Amino acid sequence: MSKLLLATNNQGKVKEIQALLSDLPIELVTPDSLGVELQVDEHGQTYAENAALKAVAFAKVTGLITLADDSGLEVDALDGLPGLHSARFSSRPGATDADRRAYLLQRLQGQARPWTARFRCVIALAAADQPLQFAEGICEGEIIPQERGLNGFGYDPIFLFPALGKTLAVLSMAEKNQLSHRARAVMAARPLLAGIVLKY
Ligand code: ITT
Repeated sequence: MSKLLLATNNQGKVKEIQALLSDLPIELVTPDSLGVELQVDEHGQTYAENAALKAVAFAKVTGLITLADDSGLEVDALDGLPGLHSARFSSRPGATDADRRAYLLQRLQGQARPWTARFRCVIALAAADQPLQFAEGICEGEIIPQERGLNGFGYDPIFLFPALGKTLAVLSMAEKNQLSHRARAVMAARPLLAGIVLKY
């Protein structure tokens, strides 16, 4: 069976992508399970560039077909911030997800609601001697001032999915995987993945 490396150090992403690809005849492996420790300098100007940097770096080290995810939250009232900086959006070093949510809400104070926003996810697929391939997914929603729900990770407790009137952190992982940016990107990546795996 072909192996696919999920090239992320974010355990929330790992769990979601594992569930989204669990039906494929591909063995999913993680940096942890291989004992691979790699911190990639994400200096790209776009999600695609950062996803490519991660996919290529992990593919080089492991020789495996590799999937990397670069994602972020874009808040309209903040001109698209935190965007590419979502994982590091804070006023202090060593910040947690909760600190980043608090900082985002602080930055939004005084701005008129609704605080419309979207999550964006770009997946890069890397395999030796093959061109990089990309897939994108978006999830539109709204930032709310009070946390709701304990599931998920990152900004999920303050990201409302308006059609359901629930934050992504209230949804189960299976429910989030029906509608999230990551789910949509993975859905778009599945045929690309099938093409790559068949060539191996
Ligand atoms: P890797 O680079 O190792 O994959 P990371 O967390 O640093 O992990 P990114 O650079 O892509 O990943 O940053 C994405 C950040 O955007 C992530 O840390 C969260 O803060 C936020 N984010 C992305 N997807 C999210 C989701 O589904 N729910 C909540 N927050 C999310």
